[in-house]
Amino acid sequence: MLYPQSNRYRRVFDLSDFWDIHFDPDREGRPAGWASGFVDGQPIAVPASWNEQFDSMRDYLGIAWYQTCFDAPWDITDQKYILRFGSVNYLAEAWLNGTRLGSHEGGHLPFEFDVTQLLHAENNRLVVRVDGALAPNRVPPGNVPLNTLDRFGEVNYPDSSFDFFPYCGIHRPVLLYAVAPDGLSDVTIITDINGDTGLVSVHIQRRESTPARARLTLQGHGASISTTVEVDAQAEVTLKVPRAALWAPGSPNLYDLNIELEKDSRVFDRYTLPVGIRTIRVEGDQLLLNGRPIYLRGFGRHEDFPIVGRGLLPALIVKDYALMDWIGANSFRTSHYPYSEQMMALADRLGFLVIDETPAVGLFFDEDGLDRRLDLCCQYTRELIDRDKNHPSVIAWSLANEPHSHRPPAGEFFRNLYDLARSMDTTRPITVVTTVGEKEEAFAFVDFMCLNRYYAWYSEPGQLDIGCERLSEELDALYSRYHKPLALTEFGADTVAGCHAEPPEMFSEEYQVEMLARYIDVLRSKPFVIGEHVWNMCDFKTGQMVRRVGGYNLKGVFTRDRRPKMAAHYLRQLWKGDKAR
Ligand code: GCB
Repeated sequence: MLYPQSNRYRRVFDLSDFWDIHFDPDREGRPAGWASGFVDGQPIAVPASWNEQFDSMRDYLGIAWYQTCFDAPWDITDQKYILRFGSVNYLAEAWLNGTRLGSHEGGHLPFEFDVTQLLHAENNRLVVRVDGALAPNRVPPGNVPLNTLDRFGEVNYPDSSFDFFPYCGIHRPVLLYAVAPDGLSDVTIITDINGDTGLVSVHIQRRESTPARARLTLQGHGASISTTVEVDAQAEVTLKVPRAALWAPGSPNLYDLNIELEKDSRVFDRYTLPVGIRTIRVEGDQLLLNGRPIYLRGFGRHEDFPIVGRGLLPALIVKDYALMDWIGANSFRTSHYPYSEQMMALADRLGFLVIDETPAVGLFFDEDGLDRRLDLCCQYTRELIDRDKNHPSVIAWSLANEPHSHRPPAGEFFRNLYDLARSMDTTRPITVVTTVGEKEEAFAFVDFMCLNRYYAWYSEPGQLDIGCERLSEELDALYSRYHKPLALTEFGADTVAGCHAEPPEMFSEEYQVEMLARYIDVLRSKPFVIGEHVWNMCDFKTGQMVRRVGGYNLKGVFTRDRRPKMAAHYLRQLWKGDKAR
């Protein structure tokens, strides 16, 4: 799937603005015909979550109707017109000028509708019904009956089976774009290295099959390599780049790949995308980037900020990358759902490595509804790989976070997802992030292991000696059983900024520093450990429960408004001192 782009042959119109919203707790909207338009809406910013814009709607996770009216920004010609939603959480159904376009389940991933036949020159009305309810048969699930999940005997409110606030609404831009009906519909790039030559294979796909010719030009770092190929429905070409400038953290070299389609010597479509030449693979106990071992230093994060909730906030993306650079991180995981396309594009430009995770968090394996949950996870995996396959920054796919996967059908469930991901991408390692340790059935077939651990926090509270001993023993046991590299993808301590204790005590800044330092000592003593991702980069909003002071998870090394705690200075000293980056 190509991100919409504006040039002589393609146009994009961003519908981000104030829309109208009408909350519909009593489900009146459908019978009353709101799909064709409604009155008495109130203004809401798109993109952004509704829960932070209206105090009275903070915990409302039901149905809401959105609408906006717009004139076509260009003359309507014989182009194809497509409406694209970057992310709507959770279930979206859309109508243009009263005609139903379709629906999409699941947040954090894009979907689009062809509106060529429906778009008017003036007075278009787009209506979107958003259903944000939490339910056991949704992914991620919520309102799951107690005892189904091992929830440490605690429930949060809203009752999600995951630890972040279940923000709802239109979270990323809604774009109208225009392309040639027989233009490019998809491009897939795979890069390889042979000696000092970079190999860039490009697979192109068109919307309609007509005789045409594609001209491909790869430019940058002193190179300009061109080729042409006849293309009906699709074509495949490999470009060779002598003395290639490879992509890596610290030297995120990108080339511009320009693809033009022409017939009768007339260009009718063009798409340009950045290409980073790099390889990534697991070999023995190591993760190799461009053939050299790489150690991951960084964070699990969240898309989360006051006022916008989970809505796209470009300035926050720039700020967070600046903080990651300041602290010396080289990587992060998109815990626990795919991040915005803007975030991914900057990871390529700024040189960060990304473990790209699907929205499959809080999975459980009761037979009831299992097939549906698997179907949804397959859909998410497909959509994620389709969206992010061309990013050099993406070094691995994570199929899920902390599934309750010691339950029997989990192994088979993940085998299905692994095979699907592998069939779509033969190049990147695939993993599952677990908390069940040795009982994780997926560890038998994933390419490297990811483990989340909170010894000396949820268990052995305050006892770092014992906690670190358990961590060390567990890592050794996992390695001797599976013989695969492992990244610790979560470890950390809730920390109230400004709370101090000597000797260190839980919730103090000193305890967070001590815990991170002691864990990292253990990790770095194991040659098979390929990374340390602290939980979390920043404090973030979650549901209310006894362990979440003020409705926040406070494990950030930065506060929610991005101020460093003591731990940020500690990590900076450590990570900036590390040679590899
Ligand atoms: C975990 C989860 C994460 C939580 C974290 C915590 O294992 O993956 O979503 O926020 O623990 O702080 O408890």
